[in-house]
Amino acid sequence: KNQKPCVLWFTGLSGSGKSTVANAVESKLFESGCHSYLLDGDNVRHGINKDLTFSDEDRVENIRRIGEISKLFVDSGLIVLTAFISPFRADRALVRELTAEAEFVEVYIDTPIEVCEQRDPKGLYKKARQGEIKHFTGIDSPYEAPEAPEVTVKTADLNIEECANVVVDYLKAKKYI
Ligand code: GGZ
Repeated sequence: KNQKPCVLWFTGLSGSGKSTVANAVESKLFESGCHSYLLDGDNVRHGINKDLTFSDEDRVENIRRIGEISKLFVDSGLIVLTAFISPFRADRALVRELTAEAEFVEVYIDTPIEVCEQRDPKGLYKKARQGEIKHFTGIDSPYEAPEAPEVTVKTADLNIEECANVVVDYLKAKKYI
């Protein structure tokens, strides 16, 4: 199966659905015979980046390293999916520049913070509100929403399957797959 390697750079708040949608997209890519790799907190924040905290400085370094790793995987011919909050516009611009322009697809998981906080799958918003977690994105640490993402996914209005299709349809329209 022909595929054009690229990075699908998911960005959005904690609990917005980045990992869920990225996993659903990856399943669809696999079913259609594409080769992909998903980078997320489980294999990066707990591995190569386990020395990094959630300070502004360390988040910048987190994203820089993930950008470099993505570039290596893209060079090896894969469709890479990354699922990190990546809260800062400048850092996303930097990873966009690391990869060729045509290889970078910013996917904004656009879920209102009220919905994320309502979902609160790990109870982190509750802890952040109570001051038990400091520098929590959206509470006492900023999230800079993308201004011109290639794809926007509204998880509050669509089910998981529909969300995944928004991304897959874009990849088909732009002939990545
Ligand atoms: C934001 C935090 C924090 C703070 C721990 N702020 O919903 P989750 O749990 O599973 O995903 C969040 C994850 C964020 O890591 P990233 O590497 O994606 O962040 S960044 O791109 O900003 O570097 C959340 C958990 O880690 N978590 N503390 N203070 N999220």
